[in-house]
Formats: sequence, C-alpha cells, structure tokens
Amino acid sequence: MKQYLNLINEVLTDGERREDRTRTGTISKFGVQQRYDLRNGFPLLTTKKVFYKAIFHEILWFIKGDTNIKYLVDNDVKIWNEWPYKNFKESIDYKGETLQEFVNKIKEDQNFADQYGDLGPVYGKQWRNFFGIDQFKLLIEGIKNNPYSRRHIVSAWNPAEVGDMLLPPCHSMWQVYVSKDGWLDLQLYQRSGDIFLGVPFNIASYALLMVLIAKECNLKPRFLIHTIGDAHIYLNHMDQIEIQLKREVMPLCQIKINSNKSIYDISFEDIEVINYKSHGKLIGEVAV
Ligand code: FFO
Repeated sequence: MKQYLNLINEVLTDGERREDRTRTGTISKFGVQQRYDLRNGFPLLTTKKVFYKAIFHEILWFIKGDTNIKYLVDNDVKIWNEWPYKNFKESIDYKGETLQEFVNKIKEDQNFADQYGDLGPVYGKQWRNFFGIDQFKLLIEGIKNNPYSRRHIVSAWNPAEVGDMLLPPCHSMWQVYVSKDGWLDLQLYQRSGDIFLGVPFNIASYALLMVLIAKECNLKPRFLIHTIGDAHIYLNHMDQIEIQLKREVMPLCQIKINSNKSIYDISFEDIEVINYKSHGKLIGEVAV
C-alpha cells in the first residue's frame, strides 16, 4: 500500500502546523485523495500490524444500526470507549471510576450501558434511520434495481442531529458506482482524518463494506476512492509515522466471506483474512 505512504508524504510536505480541538497539535493538509484497487488485494496496512478484528466488528455494528458501545465492548473492541467515558465523567453519577471500571460496568450492567454507553445518533442511526429513512436498505435496493443511478449515496452527516452526537461523523458520506462490466466502486468523503490511527481503519472498513455490498449485489469490488478534507498527523504520532516511512510495503492480504447470508445477517465469524503479512505493531495515543 504505497498510497498510504504517499498520503503521509503529501501531508508532511504541503501541510501546515495547526492547533486542533483536542489541543494535541497537528500537521494538516486540506483536500487529499487516494485510490485503492481491490483487485490487487485487500487494503489492510502492511507498514504496521493492524488490529482488524475491531474494524470488522465496527462495520457490522454500523450495518446493524447500533450506536451503543456495548456490542463493541462485549467483543473486546475498545476504539469507541473514550467518548462515552468522557461524557460519563461529566455526569452526576461519576464517582471517580477509571476507564477500565467504566468499561466493565458497560459489560456487566445493561441499564448502565443503556444510559452511558450510547454515542447518540451516530453512524448506525443515520445509515439505518435518518429521520425514518433507511438509507442503507435503499442503497442496496437501488444498486440491485437501478445500478447505473448517480444517487447511490449514504450520508452520516445529519446537520439537525450532529449536536446530539458524542462525536460528529468523521467519514461523513459515501457514494457507490456500478460500472458496465459489473464492477463496484465506492468513494468516501471523510471530513477529518487522523492519519496514524483512524485512516488505516477507515480504509479497511470501507473496503470491507465494498466486499459485503458487492457480494450482496452480485458485483465485484474494484476502486475505493478515499477523499479526505482535513487530513492530519497528530504531533504525538510523528515517530510512528517516520518509522513507517522507512518500512518496505508488503503484498496485500485477501478477504473471504464464508457464507451466503444476506448483508444484514453476516457475522464476524463469516469474515476470513488470508495471508496477512505486516511489520510490527506501533502504539499511539488517541486524541479525545
Ligand atoms: N478520534 C481520533 N482522534 N481519531 C480517529 O481516527 C477517530 N475515529 C473514531 C472516532 N474518534 C476518533 C474512532 N476510531 C483507534 C482506532 C480507531 C478509532 C479510535 C482509536 C486506535 O486506538 N487504534 C489503535 C489500537 C487498536 C486496538 O488494539 O484496540 C491502533 O490501531 O493501533 C475515526 O474513525
């Protein structure tokens, strides 16, 4: 995946030093685009080891229309924990619990999870119930019934509800294109991209989404076009970024869906990763 390293270089070369909401500090460039050809393999980063289990659970969680971290927590996926925890800390029920204690409570206490595990009307809600509209179902039906339409769009950005979300969607909208010989392309518009932590996840998420939609609609996945608004590298990720620039990219892995279930019923166990080779894990702190 040379494209990811190109993206890093582009931001380092053209970007500006900026302060941001989380007060971590970034180097940022506005308006970048990368193209991944899924015919060459599944775009899971090879310049660091990616915890893909989290990515798969997250996308299934979106498709289910779920917005509560309980499902993720029950499956040991930690990537969304910080935001509900921050919200809990600001509540009257907070009695000094650590993040780990908070997560254990989400796991063990359904009432607590209902009250403090929800992120608000984020991705799952908007995809499946945007003021009553099931955008995802309409998209699948649209691709099947009118493949060459220019309106295969799902928007997670609902201006009337962003204020109620613990974090407004980073990947805000996406469009599917069906080519005449049965290829499925997808373009994602991401308003804000954390290049070290989030972007590797976001690329693989939408690539998996393409694989799932293509299978459901009898098409073959081809181009993932990833457009990012504010593409930024957090200053506390700079060492990990430099290490990756020195690493050789490796051949990509493949992905296989081992079931004929509908896209609404596919489960984590049905998704198989084949031949994933990568360099070692790199740890970085998430900006909240
Ligand atoms: N907040 C920030 N600052 N950056 C982001 O990319 C995002 N996200 C969502 C929402 N909030 C964000 C959360 N996605 C990790 C990965 C994706 C995340 C949040 C955190 C992360 O820490 N990954 C580590 C560890 C994974 C693990 O082992 O659990 C890693 O990949 O090394 C953008 O979508």
